Amino acid sequence: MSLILTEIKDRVALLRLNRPEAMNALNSALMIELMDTLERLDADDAVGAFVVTGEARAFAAGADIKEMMDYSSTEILLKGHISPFDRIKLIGKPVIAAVSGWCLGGGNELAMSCDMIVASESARFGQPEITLGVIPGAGGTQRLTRSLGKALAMEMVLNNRTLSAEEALRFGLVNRVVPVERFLDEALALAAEIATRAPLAVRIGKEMVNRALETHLSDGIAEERQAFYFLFSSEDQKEGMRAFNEKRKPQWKGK
Ligand code: CO8
Repeated sequence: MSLILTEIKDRVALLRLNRPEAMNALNSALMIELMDTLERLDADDAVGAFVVTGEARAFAAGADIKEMMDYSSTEILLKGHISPFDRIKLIGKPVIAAVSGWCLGGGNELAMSCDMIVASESARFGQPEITLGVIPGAGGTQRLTRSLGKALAMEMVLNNRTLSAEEALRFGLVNRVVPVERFLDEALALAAEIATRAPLAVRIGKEMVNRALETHLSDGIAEERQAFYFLFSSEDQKEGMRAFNEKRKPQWKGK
C-alpha cells in the first residue's frame, strides 16, 4: 500500500500521508516516498504548488518511535533517517501543509519545513521529544525559535508545551485557522491561487523569503536585488507589465 496518496487538480498536487493506523508516524519509508514524490512533481509542468496533509485527527504524530527506539547513535546517523527531512528545502514550488489534529515532533518539523501552514481548529502543535528523553532532531529547535521566539520555543522543547491552533495563529506559526470540515479545501484553494501566478516569480519569491531566515539583512537584500534584476530577463516580466498596461490578464509562460 502506498504511504503517500497523490492527486493532481487545478495544478495543485495533493500529497496525503497514509499511515492512519499509526497517527501518520513518519517512518523512513514514508519520508522517502514523500520526498521522492515532491521531487518528481517539482519537475512536472502540470503542477504549480503542493499541499501536504494527513487526516483530521493527525497530520503526523512525529517520527516513528517504534522504528528508532533501539538504534544506537551510529545506527541513527548511518541509516539516514533524518536526511529525507532536509530534501524539502530544495523543492522549488510552494508547499502548503494542511494540518489537523496532532502535529507533533517530526510532524511539526515537517509542517514547519513547508512554506505555509493552514490549520484546522483542532490542530495541536508540539515537540514532545523531551518526554522520550531526546530533543527535536529535524530542525525543531531552530525553526521554532525563528518562528515563535526563544521564550515559547524553550517551553515547547524543554517542557512539552503544546499550542492550540489559535495560539499557533497568534504566535505566527500558521497562516490561518479554519473549521475542520474546511481546512483541506482552504489549503487547496490557496495553493490553486498561487499556482495561477507567474511561476518563476513564485519560485524566486519563495527562495528569497526562505533566505531571510538564514542570512544577514544586508546580504539578503543584496540577493533579493540580484533576483529582482534577473526576473527582468524573463518573458513573464514583459508579459506581466504589458498586460497591466493593456488592462488585460497576463498569460504566464514560466520563462
Ligand atoms: N511513532 C510510532 N507510533 C505512533 C506514534 C509515533 N510517533 N504516535 C502514535 N503512534 C501509534 C500508537 O503507538 C498507536 O499504535 P497501536 O494502536 O499499535 O498501539 C496508534 O498510533 C494510535 O496512537 P494512540 O493509541 O497513542 O492514540 P491516542 O489518541 O491515545 O494518542 C498521541 C495520540 C497523543 C498522538 C499519542 O499517540 C502520542 O503521544 N504519540 C507520540 C508523540 C511523540 O512523542 N512524537 C514525537 C516522536 S519523536 C520525533 O518525532 C523526533 C523527530 C526527530 C527527527 C526524525 C528522526 C527520524
